[in-house]
Amino acid sequence: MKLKRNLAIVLSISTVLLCSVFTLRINGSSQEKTTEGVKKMTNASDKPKEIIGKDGAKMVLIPAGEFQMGTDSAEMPELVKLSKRFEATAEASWIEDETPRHTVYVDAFYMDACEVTNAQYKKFVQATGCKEPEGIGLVVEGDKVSDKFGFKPWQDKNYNGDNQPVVCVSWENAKAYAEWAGKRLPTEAEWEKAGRGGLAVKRYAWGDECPPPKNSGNFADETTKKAFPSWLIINGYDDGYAYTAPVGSYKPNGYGLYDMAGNVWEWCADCYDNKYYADSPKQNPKGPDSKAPDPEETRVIRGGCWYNLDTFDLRVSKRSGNDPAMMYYDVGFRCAGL
Ligand SMILES: [Ca+2]
Ligand SMILES: [Ca+2]
Repeated sequence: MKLKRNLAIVLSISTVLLCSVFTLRINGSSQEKTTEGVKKMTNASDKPKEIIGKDGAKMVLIPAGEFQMGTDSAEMPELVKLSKRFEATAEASWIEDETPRHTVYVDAFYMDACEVTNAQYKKFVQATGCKEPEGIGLVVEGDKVSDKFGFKPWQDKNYNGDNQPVVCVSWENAKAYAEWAGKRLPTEAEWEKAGRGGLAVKRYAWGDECPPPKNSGNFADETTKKAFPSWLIINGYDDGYAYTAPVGSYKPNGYGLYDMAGNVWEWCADCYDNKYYADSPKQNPKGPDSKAPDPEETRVIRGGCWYNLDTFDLRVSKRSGNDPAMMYYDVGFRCAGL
C-alpha cells in the first residue's frame, strides 16, 4: 500500500433586496441601479454566501484573500513531543512536508459545506452507471487490525447511512462525481484556507485547544473506545460515533463548513509532493504537475478521520498523499466550485 498517510490508527490503535433594472459590469465590479434610482456598487463579496449545487449540496462562499499555509518549523519539536504521547516512533520527518509556513493568496470559491454523502453518491451511481463503492475495509480481531479487500461500505451498517459520508471512492471516482455535479475537487490550498475557517495560524479547525472542545467533530473518542477497547482515544471527548458520523453533526468552523477535521479524509485535486511548499506559487497554487502514468504518483488527502487523535492527523495543516486508485474505508471527499 503506497501511501504517505501516517496511520495513527493502525499504529496505535444578504440577502440584498434590490429591484434591479440593469447591471453593468466594470472590471469585475458591477454598478446596479434600482427602480428607486439608487446606485449600489458591488464586488465579488456580493456573491451569495451560500448556493445549492446541482447535486443538492449546500456550498459556502470562501472569500478571496491571503492566509498562512503550513506549519512553522519552530513548532516541530513541540508537535513531535505531543505526537509521541500516542506514537513512540513519531519524528520530525512526519511533519516536515508542512514546512515552511508561507503566505498564499486564493481567489474566492465555493466549498461544499459537508462531505459528500452516500445518498448523494447513489444518485451519481444511478445516473452514470459508476460502480457501487468498493475497496479496503477494516478488520478488527482482538488487538489486531488489518485491511480487508473487496469491502462494500453500502453493505455495512457502520458506514451505509444515507447521511454518512461516502467512502471507498478513488480519486478518479471523486473527480468524476465532482464533474457530474458541475463542480471540481478543491486544491490543497483551497482546502486548507477553507479548513482554517478564517482563524489565522491556529493548529486545528476549531482553534488551538487540545483536547478539542465538545462538539468539534468525529474523532477517536470515548465511543470509539467502546467498539475498539485497545485503541488510543482523546480521553474525555465523546462525539457519539465509533465509525463515521452523519455529515454536519457537529459545530461548523468559521466559514460554516462541517467536518473539516475528522469523520473522513478528503481528496484534493493536487498531486502530493512533500517538498512542494519550498517553492510553490504564491497565488492559487494547484500542486505539482502530474507525472501520470507514474505509478508512484499520489494525490493529496486532508483533514484526518474518525479514528484519529488530536495532535497529529487532525491538525488543519496536516498533509498526506494517497494512491489515487485506492479506495479506503476512511477516505471520502467534498467538492469545490467557482
Ligand atoms: Ca468518534
Ligand atoms: Ca473530513
